[in-house]
Amino acid sequence: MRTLRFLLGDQLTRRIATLTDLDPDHDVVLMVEVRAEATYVRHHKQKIAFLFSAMRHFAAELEAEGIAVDYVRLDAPGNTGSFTGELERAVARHAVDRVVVTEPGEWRVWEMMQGWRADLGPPVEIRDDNRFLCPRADFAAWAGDRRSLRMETFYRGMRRRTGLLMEGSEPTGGRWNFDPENRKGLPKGHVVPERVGFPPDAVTVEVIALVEHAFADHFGETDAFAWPVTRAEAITAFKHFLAVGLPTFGDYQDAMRADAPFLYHALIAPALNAGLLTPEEVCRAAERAYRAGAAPLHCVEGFIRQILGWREYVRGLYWARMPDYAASNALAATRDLPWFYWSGETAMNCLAQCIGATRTHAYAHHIQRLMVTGNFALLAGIAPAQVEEWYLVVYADAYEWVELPNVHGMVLWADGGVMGSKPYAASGAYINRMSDYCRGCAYDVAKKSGPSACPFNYLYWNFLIRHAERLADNPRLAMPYRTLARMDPTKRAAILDDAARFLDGLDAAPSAAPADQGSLALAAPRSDPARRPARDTATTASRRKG
Ligand code: FAD
Ligand code: DLZ
Ligand code: SF4
Repeated sequence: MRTLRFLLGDQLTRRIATLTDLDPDHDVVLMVEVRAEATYVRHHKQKIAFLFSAMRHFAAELEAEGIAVDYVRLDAPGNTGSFTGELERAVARHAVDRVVVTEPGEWRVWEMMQGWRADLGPPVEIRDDNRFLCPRADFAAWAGDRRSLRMETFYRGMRRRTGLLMEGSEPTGGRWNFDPENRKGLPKGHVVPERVGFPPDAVTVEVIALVEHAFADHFGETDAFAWPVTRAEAITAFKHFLAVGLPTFGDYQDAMRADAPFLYHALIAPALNAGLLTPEEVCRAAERAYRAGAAPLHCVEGFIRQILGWREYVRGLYWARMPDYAASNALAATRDLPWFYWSGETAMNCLAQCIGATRTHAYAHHIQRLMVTGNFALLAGIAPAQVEEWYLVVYADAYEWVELPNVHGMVLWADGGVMGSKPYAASGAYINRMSDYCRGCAYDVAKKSGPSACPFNYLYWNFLIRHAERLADNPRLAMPYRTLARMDPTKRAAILDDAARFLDGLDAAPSAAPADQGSLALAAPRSDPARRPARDTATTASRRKG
C-alpha cells in the first residue's frame, strides 16, 4: 500500500500521527508552501519566514532518514497556491492508495479536510493530533454543554491526569496555584539576562529574501529574525531558558519594560505550535528543574500552568465551541481598529512600545497582549473580528486555535463569560505599576481627566458606565461599581466627554488629531500608508469558513 502523508507546516515533528506508521519503502511525505496560507490573513513576515525555514529544515531531516519527501516550494512552477490544489496535484503525480493527514489547528482547514474526504479520490484518513496532553474528545466530555468553562478547574484535572507537580493526590507545596507570587514589578536597575537567539542560516536567509519579495506588503520586519528553526535549535533555546529564565520566570511574569521585550519569558511558543517542541517534554523538564532545586516552585508552577493549563484549555475550548464561538459579540463592540495598531504611531507610549516590539520581533509577552493592546481594544470597543485579525497577523506564534479564545474570550469578553468571569479592564494605574512605559509617555498617568490625562483612565470608567447594565451585578466588579455610584456627577460627565472626544479622534491621521492630542500625536511622524498591511477583502468571518 502506497500512502501519501500530507504534513502541514505547523506539524513538524517526527512523532506526529501522520508519520507514526510510515513505510519508507513505499510512502511519500508531501509538504507544500502555498500562498493561500500566508495570505488568508497577511501574517507578519517573520512568521512566514520562520515556518517556511522550519518546513525546509524538517523536510531535509526526513530526507536524511531516507524518507521520500515531495516538497513544493512557493515559487515552484505550477504551484496552485492552496492546500487543496497542491494535494490534488500530488495525488495525480504519485499513484497512491490513500492519503493520511493529522487534524489541523484551524477550523477553516478542518472544513477543507472534510472536502478532501468527499472529493479527492483516494480515501483520506484524518488522524487525531497527538501533540496535546488533552485530546479534543476528553475536553469536549469535560465541557459538556456548560456555559462557563473555568481554566482553573480544568488545570487541576490536568495536574491529576499527568501527575505533574503532584505528591500523590495533593499538589506539590500544598497549593495548586502560585499566581499571587507571579505579579511583581521589576525593581529599578534590575539587569535582565541576555537571551539566546539564532541568526538566520543559509536556508532562513533564502526564505527571508523570498518573503520580502512575495509578501512585501505584509506587517513587520525581518531584520531581527532570531527564532529557532529546527528541533535542535529549539532545544538549545529551551535549555537556555531553563538555566537563565525559569528560576525568575514567575516573579516577573507580568512585568513590562520598554528596553527589555523578552524579560524572563521562554520564547518557545512558535516552536511549540509548529511541533519543534512538545508540551509534555517542556513541562517535565521544568518539573525536573524544580525537583533538582534549580528553580523555585512558584516559578515552575507558573510556567507549567501556562502550558498544561492555559494552552491545553484554549485549544480544547476552541474545538469544543467552534464555529459558533467566533460569532458572539457580548459587549456589542463595533468600532474600527485604529490605524496605530499597524503603524505603532501613537502618543500612548505603552501601545507604541508594544506595537513597535511586535513589528520588530513578531513577539509580545502575555501581559503586553492582554493588558496593553488587548485592554485598549476592550476599553475602546473595537469590533472583535478586527482585533482577532490583528492578533492572528502580528505574532510568530499565532494560530487561530490559540489566538481566538485568548482574544475573543479573555481580552474582549465577547463570549459573554464562557472563558472569564469578568473582563480584564484596567486603568493606567495597572500599566504604571507593572511597567516603565508611563515615565516616557506624553500623557500623565496620574491625571484622570482633561487633554493630558492618560486615556486608559477615562476609558476605563467610560467602559464601566457604558456596560453597567451588563456588568454592574458581577460580584467581581462590585468595588469599581460602588466607586462609580459615589462619583460626583460632574466628574462622571467629564469622563464621558473625554472618552467621546478621544474615541471620535481615534482613526484620524496625526495632523488631523483633535486639539487635545495635537501636540502629543504630532510628535509621531505621519504614517506612511504603504507600511500598513493591505486588508484582505475577505471578512474575518469568511476566512474562518475557508
Ligand atoms: P511564556 O510567557 O514563556 O509562556 C510559556 C508558554 O505558555 C508559551 O510559550 C505558551 O505556549 C503557553 N502560554 C502562555 N499563556 C498562554 C495562553 N494564554 N494561551 C495559550 N498558551 C499560553 N499564544 C500563542 O501561542 N499563539 C497565539 O496566537 C496567542 N495569542 C494570544 C493573544 C492574546 C490576546 C493573549 C493575551 C495571549 C495570546 N497567546 C498566544 C498566549 C501568550 O501570550 C503566548 O503564548 C506567549 O506570549 C508566547 O511567548 P513565550 O513563549 O515567551 O511564553
Ligand atoms: C501559517 C502557515 C503559512 C504562512 N504557510 C504555510 C504553508 O505554506 N504551508 C503549510 O503547510 N502551512 C503553512 N502555514 C501553517 C498553516 O496555516 C496551518 O497548518 C493551518 O493554519 C492549520 O493549523
Ligand atoms: Fe499608557 Fe497611560 Fe502610561 Fe501613557 S500614561 S504609557 S497611555 S498607561
